[in-house]
Amino acid sequence: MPVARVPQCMVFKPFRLAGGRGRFATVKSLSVACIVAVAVGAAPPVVVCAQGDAAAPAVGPSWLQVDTVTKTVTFQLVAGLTGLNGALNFNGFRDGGLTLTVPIGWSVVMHFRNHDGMLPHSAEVIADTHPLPTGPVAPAFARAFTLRLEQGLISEQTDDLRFIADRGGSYLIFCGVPGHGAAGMWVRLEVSGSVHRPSLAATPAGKP
Ligand SMILES: [Cu+2]
Repeated sequence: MPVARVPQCMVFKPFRLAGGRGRFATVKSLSVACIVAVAVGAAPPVVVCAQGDAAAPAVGPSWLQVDTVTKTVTFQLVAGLTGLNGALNFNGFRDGGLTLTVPIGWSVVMHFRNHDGMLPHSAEVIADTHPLPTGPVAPAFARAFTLRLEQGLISEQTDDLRFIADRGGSYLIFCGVPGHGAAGMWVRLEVSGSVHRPSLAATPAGKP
């Protein structure tokens, strides 16, 4: 029996029909059970992951490029890469479950792409604050935000964030579309004076 490898909870996408809170509730309820049904033939396999929202996906080896000569780190930042959290995720991570660490003083380029076929998304680097903002706020670094922060960029649109990480501290990479960030669409940026090389790692998810 052919069993295709399905990215985590990608199958939630077809269920994302209703908007807002109702859609989120649907995803949560579906993730309670673990149902694996493999259809033989033309139909794609359907996999509903147990604890789909909690299982950490792998960090992609191509997401980070490091140029030690120019001290530039380039990060492929993908909104809605998977169906996790109703696609309210970056690179398949939510609620700070992914952390980009950058040495202080380095140049940061984030190539933003919206992979979500349904909802617009945006991204900005903001201060690590709580409660989380309900919409766009002032970015923590100049040019550390995408176009159309509030409206979001539609499916497969791209934009770059380019800034110099000239102040150490903890920051959030946050979707500015109202409600998205507060619903978990954020990951972390650490600007550190004690590391010499950028890194990207899965980190414990939780409220800032
Ligand atoms: Cu969003």
